Formats: sequence, C-alpha cells, structure tokens
Amino acid sequence: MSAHASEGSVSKTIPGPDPDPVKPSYVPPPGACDAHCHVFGPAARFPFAPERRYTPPDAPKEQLRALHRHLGLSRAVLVQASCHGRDNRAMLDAIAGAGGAMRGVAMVGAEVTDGELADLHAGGVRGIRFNFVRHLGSAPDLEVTNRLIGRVAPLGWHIVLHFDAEDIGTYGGFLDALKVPFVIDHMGRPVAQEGLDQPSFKALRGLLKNPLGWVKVSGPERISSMGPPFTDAIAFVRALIEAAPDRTLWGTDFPHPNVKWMPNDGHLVNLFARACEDPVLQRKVLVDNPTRLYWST
Ligand code: 0GY
Repeated sequence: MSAHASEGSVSKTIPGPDPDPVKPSYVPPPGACDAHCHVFGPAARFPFAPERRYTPPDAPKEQLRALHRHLGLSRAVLVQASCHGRDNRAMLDAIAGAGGAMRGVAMVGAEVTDGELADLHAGGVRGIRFNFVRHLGSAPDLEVTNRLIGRVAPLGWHIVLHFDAEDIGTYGGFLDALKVPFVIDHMGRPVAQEGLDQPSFKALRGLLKNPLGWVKVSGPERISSMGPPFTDAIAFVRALIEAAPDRTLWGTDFPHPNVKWMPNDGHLVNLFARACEDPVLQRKVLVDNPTRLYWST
C-alpha cells in the first residue's frame, strides 16, 4: 500500500494534467505571469497533508517550469494547494529556485508566528489564501480570518479568496470591511449557462468597484457549461477585464485539480488572447497587474 493510500482515507485520487500541451499561437509579452498555479510534491520529499481532500499525482517545480517555458510565460505566482495543507515547503522550494521569477500565496493558521510570517515574506510570499469552497472543506472562521489578515497587512500582503459562486453575496459584509487588497479566484466560479446577469456574477462586478478588489480570469474550464474549447467562458473574461482592467490577473491553474474537463494549457493561453484581444489590455493583465501586486514590495 502506498503512503498516500494509507493516510488518505477521505481523499480521492485525481488525474494529472494533459501531458501534451500545444504550443500556443499567441505569444505572451515579455514578463508575462501565470498568476495562479500549483506545485504538487514530489510526495516523497514534500508529503501531502493527512487532512487533504484529494491526492494528486506529483507535479513538481521542474514540470511547472518546463510548461511555462513552453507557453512563453516568464513569471509565476504559486498558490499553496490545499493538498499540502499549511505546509508551504514545496511552494517555497520552487520559489527559491526561480531566481526572483516566482512569488507565492501561502496558507497559514492562527498558530503562525510573526517570525514565520517574516520568513514567508523573505521566501517570496505576498499573500495568504482562504478556501471557502465546499469541496475543499468547511469555510474558515471569519474571526480567525480577520485576525490573520490584520497580522499580514503590515507586511503589505493581500488575501486570495476561493468562493463558490453562491457565497460571493453571502460574504459581502466581510469583503466590504477588508482593508487589504483581496483577489477572487476563478472569476468567482459562475455557471456559464446562467449568463452574465446571474446574481453572483453581478455581485462580483459590484465588488470590483472597490479599489481593493481584484479578480483572476482563470478557470474557463471550471465555469464552462459547454466543455472544450470553453468558449462560453469568453464573455465572462471580457466582462471582468472591462470592470477592472487594472485589477485583473490571469493564470493557468496548472495542474488543474478537481476539474470536470481537463484543459490543455496551450489552448488556455490562446483562449485568453481570444477573450482579450487588445495588446494594451493583454499587457496589463499578464504583466503590469501582477507586477504591482506581487513584485512591488
Ligand atoms: C484551484 C482549485 C481547486 C483546488 C485548490 O488548493 C487547492 O487544492 O485550489 C479546486 O479544487 O477547485 O484553485 O486550483
């Protein structure tokens, strides 16, 4: 029995990414950043967390860097994956080997010390992530969350929030009270076939009127109702870039945990360029916006 199987009683095994990403026809501008991706393991060196909700195949830093070279992306933001829990070592190890081309978003608990937060900052971390989505566990306690946010604010960090669509309105009071920048993952996970006027997507666009509000136009495969090539996500990408051109980020979400349809990362790059045709906007989303949020402190 493998180490995974022996410890992962509530965790399902998930498939790895498409091993054969196409070379995108779109060439991203110099400095283009994949602002949402993960490293998984290798589990032999960085074991997965016992409390994880899924067990992925290894997707180590070498695999991610090879993908980014292939896609023409020179920088990346690694988002701590829930399968590693609050053990941020795999992510930190990848950042340390990237010569300044990677930053990170960590997961921490109330027990984190100020010294550990300072070490995370020195290791390239610029934010913390909170998963509210049901399939990754229960929502975090808001008092604990707000205390943690208060502790990372002096470091100049922001927070990354992963919500199910229906919760974006529910947490409006919490979001309105935030004093640090906040980034909503994966376009707020709307359901494409419910259209641009579905309540959660309207609420998200409302949130983006707040100058602290940011969004990632990642995960077309997560919001699509039609499946590949996920063109029903294009209108959502456009609407969000129009709502907040200076506070939108883009990412692959490689290695794509828990998706219904496994995307091809080369196609995702081309889909972005199709949704965002203006080179000035492309540069904002791929280069200038991530630079401001991740490389200015
Ligand atoms: C994502 C999405 C998911 C997983 C995680 O941290 C994670 O495990 O983020 C998901 O299951 O929806 O952002 O990669």
